[in-house]
Amino acid sequence: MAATRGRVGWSFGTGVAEWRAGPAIVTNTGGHLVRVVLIYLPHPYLQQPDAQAPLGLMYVGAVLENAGIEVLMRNYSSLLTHQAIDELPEADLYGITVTSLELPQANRFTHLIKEKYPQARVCLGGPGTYTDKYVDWHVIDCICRGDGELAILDIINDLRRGELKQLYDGRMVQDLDSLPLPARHLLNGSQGGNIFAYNHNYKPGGSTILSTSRGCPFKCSFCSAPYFTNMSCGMRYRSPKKVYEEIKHVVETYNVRQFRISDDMFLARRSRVAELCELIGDLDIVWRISTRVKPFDKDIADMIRQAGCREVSLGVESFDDQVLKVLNKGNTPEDNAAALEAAADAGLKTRVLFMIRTPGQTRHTVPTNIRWLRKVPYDIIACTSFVPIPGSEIWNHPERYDIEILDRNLDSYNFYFFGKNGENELEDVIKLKDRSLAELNQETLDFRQFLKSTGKLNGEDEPKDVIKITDRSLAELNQETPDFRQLPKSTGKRKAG
Ligand code: B12
Ligand code: SF4
Repeated sequence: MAATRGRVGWSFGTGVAEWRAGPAIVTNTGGHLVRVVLIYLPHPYLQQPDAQAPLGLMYVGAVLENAGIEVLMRNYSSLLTHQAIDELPEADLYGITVTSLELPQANRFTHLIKEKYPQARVCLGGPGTYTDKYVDWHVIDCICRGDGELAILDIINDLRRGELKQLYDGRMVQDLDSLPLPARHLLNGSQGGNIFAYNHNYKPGGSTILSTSRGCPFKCSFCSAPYFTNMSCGMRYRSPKKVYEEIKHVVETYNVRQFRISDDMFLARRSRVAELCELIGDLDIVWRISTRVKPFDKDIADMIRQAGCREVSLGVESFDDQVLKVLNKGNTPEDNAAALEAAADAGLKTRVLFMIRTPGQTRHTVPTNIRWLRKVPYDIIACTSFVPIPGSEIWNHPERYDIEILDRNLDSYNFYFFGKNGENELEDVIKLKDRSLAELNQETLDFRQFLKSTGKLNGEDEPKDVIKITDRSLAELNQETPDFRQLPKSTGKRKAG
């Protein structure tokens, strides 16, 4: 067993947590004790960074605890990088969850971990691991692709034997009901904050995030979710009874009654939704979902409203028929309008998820969108600027979508029109074939003006919501943590061996 270091006592959030058995022990010489810290990275660019806790890490944490492995969770979302690093306790293994857009940040954060604890190992997991091209193999020891619950135990076993591999293709969990409940207690503090439009709180006590299924049966061309959550195993559902038990547990343990259901396609199986609504109807909870426009209809809207649903995020994306086709949405502008009307009739708040600068955009797209948005009912609009997400069809085959990807450096990728400090600059990430960039940029400005005039913008004068990203440039991160500038950039090359 390797040498032990000084005891690391620390406090975080409202609770105080310490390793149960004293100091962390670095085990890469074959020791048996392994200590793990699961990290949710700082998100200074989000409007309310700590509004939603990292559910994937809570699942991984639960499995580790069940296996008797000491694990701590660090939700650093509201901290700056240097504060997080200062606070970080010593461990044998750090597990970081990443989206693609966070990969460069995870590389930089890991450099700092390794400066502080050179012997520690770092593993990345989450949707950002779809491609390992942007992983800095100088510092990252391994990545887990897909579900983490079985893979993390493989990783721990390999770490104990000193035979850590670089790539763990997460074995997918077929029976989601067999999983332990996510380890919410590892958060040592607030479970979650504002999750509803305009920060509305229906119940006191904060909120939490909940998953009832994994995967999505659809294949929108801009989305990577089906590729990493389905992988080889298709859509997976938890039984309504198990979901009911989890909700009841959360209400009784944490007194939290507001839930964001994080499923990609909560409505994928109507009968299951009906059964769940029946069960949870008496729990005095409120919740929100995200769904594709189809099959959302009046019956579903009434049913979920009655069971406590208060808000629906609808993947509208565009009202331009051609754009909808290119994005492979499988629905028409009329379907979009009908879904919004059904929700409004049922008394549900609606959040329109929208995109511009997409493949398929013509000079008619922005005027068409403005015309429709002036007549359909909705409460809030979250409009992002299209960027090709690694793992999506458009990222993999831009030529099929008549676009050229000008920039694949994820540091340049910024979805958001509006940020904490006003309007964000957008990089020219894609070029539409046969259309000038100047024209596309002018259309962006026109649409931005229109959005401002609606008064329904996510994060405008009204109280704000969670996922507005300001400039994601390296420059900003460097300003936040000057040391970053000194760090080597990702090489995109794997370590030998
Ligand atoms: C809720 C949610 C959010 C929340 C909070 C996310 C959070 N705290 O976890 C908020 C609103 C903050 C958010 C923001 C964004 N999100 Co988001 N979000 C989601 C959503 C809908 C659900 C996430 C979830 O709870 N999944 C359920 C859990 C159980 O799964 P999981 O997190 O993948 O974890 C499992 C495995 O990945 C793995 N794993 C995860 N981490 C780790 C770590 C280790 C060490 C190991 C071993 C394994 C492991 O094990 C877990 C259990 O099996 C997903 C959609 C989706 N299908 O995941 C999008 C999604 C993750 N978001 C996405 C994006 C792009 C974003 C944004 C960048 C932009 C945006 N669209 O607004 C922002 C910024 C995110 C950031 N952190 O910088 C994309 C990511 C795509 C990609 N290829 O990277 C997704 C997939 C949506 C999509 N359809 O494209 N998001
Ligand atoms: S955008 Fe939504 S409906 Fe389309 S593939 Fe992604 S998760 Fe499924």
